[in-house]
This record gives sequence, structure tokens and C-alpha cells, in this order.
Amino acid sequence: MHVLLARPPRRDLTDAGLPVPPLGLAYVAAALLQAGHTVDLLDAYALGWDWGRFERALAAAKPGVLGLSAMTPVADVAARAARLGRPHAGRVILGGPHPTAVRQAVFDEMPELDAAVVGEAEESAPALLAWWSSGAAGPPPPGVLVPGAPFVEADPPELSAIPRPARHLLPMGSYRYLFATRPGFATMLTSRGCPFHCTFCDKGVSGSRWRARSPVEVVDELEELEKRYQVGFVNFYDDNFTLRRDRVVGICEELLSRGLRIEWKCEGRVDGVDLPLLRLMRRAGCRTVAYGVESGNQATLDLLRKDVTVAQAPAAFAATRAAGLRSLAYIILGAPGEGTAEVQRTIDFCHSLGADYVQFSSLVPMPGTPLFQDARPALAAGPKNPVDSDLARRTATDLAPEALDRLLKSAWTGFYLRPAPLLRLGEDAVRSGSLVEGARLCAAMGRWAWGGAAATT
Ligand code: B12
Ligand code: SF4
Repeated sequence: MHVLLARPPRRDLTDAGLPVPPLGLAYVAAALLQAGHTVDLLDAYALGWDWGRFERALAAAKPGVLGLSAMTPVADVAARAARLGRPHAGRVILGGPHPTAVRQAVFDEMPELDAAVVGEAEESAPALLAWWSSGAAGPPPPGVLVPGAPFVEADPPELSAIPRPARHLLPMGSYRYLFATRPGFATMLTSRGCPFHCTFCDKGVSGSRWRARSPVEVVDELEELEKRYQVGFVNFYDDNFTLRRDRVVGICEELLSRGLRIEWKCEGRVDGVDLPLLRLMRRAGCRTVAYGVESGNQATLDLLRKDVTVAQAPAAFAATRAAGLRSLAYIILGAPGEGTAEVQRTIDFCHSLGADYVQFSSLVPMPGTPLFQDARPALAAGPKNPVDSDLARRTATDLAPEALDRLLKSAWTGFYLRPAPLLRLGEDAVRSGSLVEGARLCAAMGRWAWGGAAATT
């Protein structure tokens, strides 16, 4: 069967998001290729296409199956692509965190869909196509939603058994990441799942059972990225890269023994790192570690069920700095229970941590998260994190929308409009070859910070 997996264009010209590879689609493409299908992967977002060109490409391709992906903030974009694709495709399917979270309701949002896949799709997507080929007799395979049909949960695939993402179908030269330290950018997964229970986190796709690939498998893929695709920098998208210290050590030692030049960034928890480990990571090419710090207020950390203390963050950031690594802090401002003073305390806390980069967000309950269940009746009409494109979604906060908007803007401008962060960003943009993307993102931030009305709906 001919399958076209497509990532649609930007929602509109104001979308300044960075073109990062659609890793989920690339994994699904590899599984479908392995099952014997003919697969194309169109990344209209990274190629900078407009919607007219995208529609013409769908009309010319006339795929047997059009496959789309969606996380909730871009579900409207997937819906638009499904509408456009419907007349040209035999069947239209959707996967990703959004259908995984909302299940059958996705067919009310996108009536053009023939099926949706819940969770990791390396086994269920080929099974769905085989089910259709054999006449769709009996219930759909596990992990597959079909309108009105019974649904059976699928077990996640064994990671060592699934093929590597089909990056040869992607425009690998088009991807950029602002904090990369070398040109040539890719993303990668070395583990899936996370055993923690942060209330704002949607673990619907990969679940709570942490599954990891071996250091040799991980470094084999890195070697392929360096040699076949000329990738200089990799962002590990693992939920919890540092969960098992011995595995991180194994990956670093394997990298060092093969002499790869690739540099990388990973996500860590402030309770999961120490100075010797960070030093080894630095020697093995790590350049930045991102931490979910979330807040400088213990009550907020407890509310979010982060399972860390405020005091653990300074130690992790000091060790990261001492190891010669850059640090990125993810921060949530204005969670329920926080007033202006508490938000300001978190902003000051970020400065005291000496973080190199900070990403400030508001607390947005996403379907699929415990917070969404809890907060639903109390959602306030707060403003949104400027880097999100989904301005219609409500923020969970006790602050007035104007106050949260003002605090978010002052947090971003107060942190980045200083000589050191500006210089660092400029240096990274040059080293990663992301000057154009960086300028576009800065312009979007500037429009948001000084462009007048709060981004409330
Ligand atoms: C990288 C990433 C991003 C990147 C880029 C996303 C991209 N376009 O690739 C950036 C930084 C832009 C981003 C931003 C945000 N993100 Co984000 N992000 C991620 C992250 C860390 C990894 C995504 C990834 O590549 N995973 C690896 C691949 C293999 O998994 P996958 O995409 O889910 O694909 C599998 C299945 O879903 C399925 N599948 C996927 N697509 C398809 C298609 C078909 C046809 C089929 C059959 C199957 C299928 O099969 C795949 C293989 O098993 C995830 C967390 C995670 N661990 O997944 C969060 C996540 C997707 N992000 C999330 C959120 C909330 C956000 C933000 C709102 C955060 C914020 N406050 O800023 C913004 C919103 C962006 C926007 N546009 O408005 C949530 C989404 C929740 C939801 N219900 O939608 C997640 C799940 C984080 C979390 N745990 O809560 N994000
Ligand atoms: S936020 Fe991070 S640590 Fe918390 S549950 Fe999600 S992936 Fe795990």
C-alpha cells in the first residue's frame, strides 16, 4: 500500500517555531517500510510550504493512506490537513499524543478520519493496514481506534525490535535547533516512558514503565547520524535520559571509545545528576542539560507532584556549571496558589540558579494529564506561554490574566535582555547555523512582549 505520512505547513506566517524533525512520523515510516509498504514522508513545515502547495502535493500523490500526527496544541492544524487530504487519499489516519489523550472524541473533532492510533504505533500501524487489507473483518487490532468500534489497549513495542527512524525520507538539512553547538541537527530517543507522576505531564503515549535501549544500540544510531547524515548535534527527546546512572555512563564510555565528534543535549531531573557524571557527559560531547525546575516555591512543586525539593535545583545547576555544561531551566509561573510574590520569587530563583537558558510557561492543563482531570472546573482565562501556538487553551492560575501576562513578559524580557544571555544566544545561532530561525523567533517574542494586548482569549 502507498502511505504518505505528512507534517502539514505552519498554521500561519506568525508561527516562528523551529523546524525540528517529526520523529514520531519517522518511526512509523520505518515500521511501515519494514512491513513492505511504499512510504513517503512529507515535512511541509520544515520545507516552508504554504497550504496551497501542500494540498497540490496531496492531490498529486493520491496515497492509499494519508497519515498525520498531532499533539493537542496543533490538533487544529492536523484537522485542516485531514480536511484537505480527504478527497485525495483512500484513507486518513492520525496518531500522536492528541488522539491518545482524547480517544473516540477525536472523530467528532476530525470526522474525515478513518482510524486513529493510540500510543506507540510501530506495531499497531502496520497491524491496522494489514487489517484493512484483509477486509477489516472482526475488531480492529490493539491500539487502533475506529469510529464506533471496540477498542483494545496495545502493549508498547520492544525497543530493541523496532527499526530506527526512517530519516532518509526526511529533508535532514532543513532542521535547526537554537541551542545546538554544531551545524547538522537531529533528534533521537534512547529510552521511552517515565515512572514519575508530575500532574502537568501527558505520559499517554509511552506510559510509566521506563524502557531503555542499550548503550551500544544508542551509539550505533549516533554513529549513523554523524556518518550518514552529517549530524553535528543531537537533542535527546527522552522523558528521562538520566534515570539510570549506569546506562548514561555506558553511553558516554561507548561514545568516547568510538571517538565520535557529535555533541548533544539531554533532559535530566535535578535529583538525577552529580558532578562526576556531568563531567563524563561533558567529555562525551554533552553541551547542555535541561532540567524541569518548574518552581522556586515548594508548595507549587508539591502541588505539581514533582517529587523534588527547591533546594535540589541549586546543587544540580552548580554541578552542571562546574562540569562546563550549559543549563536550561523549564519554569512554570502562576500555578494555583501562587500570587505575584510567589511568581516573582520563582523568577528571582532562576537568576540565582545561574541558568544559561530559561523557558517560562504558564500552567496549561492538557488532555491526558492528571491536572486536566483535576483542574477542569476551575480553569481560569489566563494568558499563554508565548512559544505555544494554541492560544485558545486555558491556564490554571489564581492570578488575574493581566497580572500573569505581565509577569510572564517581565520574566522573559528580564532574563534574556541582558548581555550574557544575548551573547550566548547569538553565539549559538552562529554555531548551529540558525541565524534566520533565531531572528524569526526573537521577532515573534518581541511582538508578544511589546505588541500590546495580552494573549488571552
Ligand atoms: C519534542 C517535543 C516538542 C517539540 C517539537 C514537537 C515536534 N513537532 O516534533 C517542541 C519543543 C516544539 C514542543 C513544544 C510543545 N510541546 Co512538546 N514534546 C516534545 C516531546 C519531548 C517529544 C516528542 C517526540 O518526538 N517524541 C518521540 C516520538 C517517537 O513520539 P510521538 O511523536 O508521540 O510518536 C509516536 C506515537 O505518538 C505515534 N504517532 C505519532 N504520530 C503518528 C502518526 C501516525 C499516522 C501514526 C499511525 C502514529 C503516530 O507513533 C510514534 C512512534 O511510536 C514530547 C514528549 C514525548 N516523550 O513524546 C512532548 C509533548 C508532545 N509536548 C507536549 C506539549 C504540551 C508541548 C507544549 C504545549 C509545551 C509548552 N508548554 O510549551 C509545546 C506546544 C507546541 C506548539 N506547537 O504549540 C505534550 C503533548 C501533550 C498533548 N496532549 O498533546 C508532550 C507529550 C509532553 C508531555 N509529556 O506532556 N514539544
Ligand atoms: S515531567 Fe518529566 S519527570 Fe515528570 S512525569 Fe513527565 S517526563 Fe516524568
